[in-house]
Parts: sequence; structure tokens; C-alpha cells
Amino acid sequence: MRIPIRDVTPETKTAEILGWVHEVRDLGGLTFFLIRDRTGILQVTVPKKKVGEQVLSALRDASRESLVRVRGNVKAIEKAPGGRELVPDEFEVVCRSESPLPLDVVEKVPAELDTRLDARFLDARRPRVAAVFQVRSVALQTVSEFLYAHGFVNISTPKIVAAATEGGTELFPIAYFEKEAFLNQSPQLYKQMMMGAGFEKVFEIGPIFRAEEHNTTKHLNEATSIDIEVSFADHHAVMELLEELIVAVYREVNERCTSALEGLEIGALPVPKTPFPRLQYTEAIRMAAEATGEPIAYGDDIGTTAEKAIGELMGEHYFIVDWPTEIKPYYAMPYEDNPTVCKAFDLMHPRMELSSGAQRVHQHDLLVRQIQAKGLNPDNFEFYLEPFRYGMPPHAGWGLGAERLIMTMLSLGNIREAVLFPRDRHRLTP
Ligand code: AMO
Repeated sequence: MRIPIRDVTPETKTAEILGWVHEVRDLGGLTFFLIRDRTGILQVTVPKKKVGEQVLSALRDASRESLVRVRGNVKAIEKAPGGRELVPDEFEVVCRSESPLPLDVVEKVPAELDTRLDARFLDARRPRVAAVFQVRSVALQTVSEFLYAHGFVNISTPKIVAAATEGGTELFPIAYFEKEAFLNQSPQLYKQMMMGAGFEKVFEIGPIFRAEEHNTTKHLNEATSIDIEVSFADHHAVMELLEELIVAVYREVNERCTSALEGLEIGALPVPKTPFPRLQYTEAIRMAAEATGEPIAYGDDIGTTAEKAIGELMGEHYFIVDWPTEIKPYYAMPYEDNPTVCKAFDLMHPRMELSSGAQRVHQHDLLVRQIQAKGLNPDNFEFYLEPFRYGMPPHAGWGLGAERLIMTMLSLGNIREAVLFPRDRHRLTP
């Protein structure tokens, strides 16, 4: 019976393993193999004179990255990884690997990201790469568990939709029988509608689609969004929940991903301290202008250069709050006493934006006026506006980019490293 390589110890007398040929060294009378599975690496030592013809012929076939089955005796040996080696009675090539390999799994030749993504299945055999997805899995599990523990209901909303949520650009049109449809940019409208249904606290972890034209290191055309919406809550309440969630994810990854973090040469993640500073939009643009020498007009968005400059000054997670109503979407609630400013916020990591959110407009007529003010046609939003006529509770929420969370947490240089099969301007396969 096959056991994971991690469980092969000097105390194990015999063992059978299935793994990939990581390295081969042929020293004439002796051949050394390093065999790898997802739990570790094991040295297999073959004294050629002492093994049968069946093993010898398998050796000749066992090219790098072939999948092999080895059964034999375990011996303690100091110089081998994990202080043990396996001497085979049986050695079988289960599935041979062609050569040359499209990518060097052993990493002696560092590959370009594009080459790695083209051969992602091989790239992900590398422990460093697998470690990222181990962390991602634990991070997303923690998000779900945290939200369940806080009484949230997990919902799934449609990804084929009739209307834009975040404004008309950046949409992917699709052919939907005789109608025009789009891939959804955000579950925004649907999560709000479920507040109208009385669900009170909902979350969704799902794909969002943005037809961003530009190739950058922090944008994808298909990303994963962690979305929440909460009734009877204002923007302060959901900001507090967001910072608590970030801390929970960092803690849990530290707790449960020690070997993955070691593999990534990170050690332990520095857990952010709460509360995160709240920086007014006006203060943020002032800081950016001072640092870069380029003034930002009130009502302009905070671009990448400004974002970086502010991030360097802040040096930790922070919120930008109290945005001008004119640059935030129609669903953000303006302050009652100063409607030019709204109850929207962005959560920032020193490197980039991680999340946007707001208290929402829950009054039907105000919402219609805000949609019109953005130059959009309320008729296209009829299905969304309907629940606002029948007892919509006040509510607030946010959307958090999963890839950006992983990327900043693990200091990855490119967002594509946080997705198995990224979709960008040029990449539609694999
Ligand atoms: P926003 O458009 O700011 O807000 O998106 C929320 C978060 O999603 C992530 N994100 C992306 N990540 C990678 N590539 C992209 N192209 C991309 N676009 C967005 C970012 C961003 O902060 N409906 C609102 C959320 C809300 O108010 O609840 C929204 O979608 O991390």
C-alpha cells in the first residue's frame, strides 16, 4: 500500500511510494533518485548489481518528472534528505515523462512567468508554487469559517447578467440566445437585493469579470472576490469586520501553513494590528501631493503613483474614508449633512487597494437620482430597484479581492502568481 513520502522514516522497515522523479544521478554502479510527492522528497538508491532485470530496465525509462512506484527497504542514512533512503525491490515507471521538459521543475534555470504559466501543471509541481496555493486554500477557508461564525449566509449569485454594476466600461459582453448579456463585474446588486429579502448577513466567494484593457501586475480579467453585505449596519461596522477578518486570516495562515511559509522563505507573517488607521480622502490626496509633488484635485481618483506614495508613508494596512460622492458608485450613501461626501471606504495595503465598500443608499428615490446622476438609465436597473420599494433595510458591505489579499500577504511580485490559471489581456489558455 502506498504511503506518503513524509511518512517514510528510518523506523519504517518497508515502504511503497508513488512519486515524480525529481533528480537522477548515475554513478555507474549506483544510481540515486530523488522522488517527490506533495509531502516531501525521498532518496532512492539502486545498487545496480543487486537488482533484477525488471528494475534495471525501469531505471532506463525513469526520465525526470516521470511518475514511478517504488517498493523496498528503508535504511537510515545521514546524508540523504530526511535521514533515510529507500532501496528498491520493485521499481516501476507508472507514467513516463517526455523530455525535454517544457519547464525545469527543479528550478536550476529560473523561468519567466509566462513560460511558467504556459506549463502551469509542471510549475505547480514545484514546492514553492504549491505553497502559494496551500496558503490560498487556508486563507479562503478561514474567510468562510470566520463569516459563518459571525452568522453569515453563503450565497451564490448569477455570473451571467443583464446590467453593469460598477459603471458601463470594463464589461465583457456575451451572446445569450437572442439577448445581450454580460459577465458580472461584481455581485453588488444581488447581495443588496438579498438585504431586501431579509437575509441580513450574506457572503459570496466567487469570480468577478473585468474587461480591463491594460496588463498590470495587480489586475486580472477574471478575479475572485470575497463579498459581504450586512443589514442594520453602517460603514463603520463593516470596516471593523473587515479588519478583524484580515487579522484572522494572517493568524490562521501562520498557525496552519508553517511548512508552506518556510518553503516560501517567509517564516511567520507579521500580523497587522487593529484598528487600522482611518485616513480621510482629503488627507490622503494632501499626503500624496506632498510626497510626489503632483497635486490631486478634489474629486480625482487616487492613482497608482499616489497610492504607492501614501502606502510608503503609512507602512501598514489603512482605510481611506469619506470619499467624494462624485467618484464612488451610485450605491454609496452620501452623508446626510454633507451629500458631496459619501460613506465609502477603501481598505489599503501599503502596496495597493485590497477592498472597497460603503454604507449603501437604501431609499428608492435617492437611489434612482444617484443612478441618473452617473448618467445611467434607471430603467436598466428595474430588477434591482424593485426591492427598494418594499421595505429595504439600511445596509453596508464590501468586496475584497482574494488574489490581492494573497499577493500582499505573501509579497508576490505579480497577481498572476496567486491564481492557478490567470486570465489577462493575452492569456486565455491553459
Ligand atoms: P471594486 O471594484 O473596488 O468594488 O472591487 C473590489 C475589490 O476587488 C478586487 N478587484 C480586482 N482584483 C484583481 N483584478 C481586477 N481586475 C480587480 N477588480 C477588482 C480589488 C478591489 O479592491 N461592488 C464593489 C464592492 C462593494 O462595494 O461591496 C466593487 O466591486 O481587490
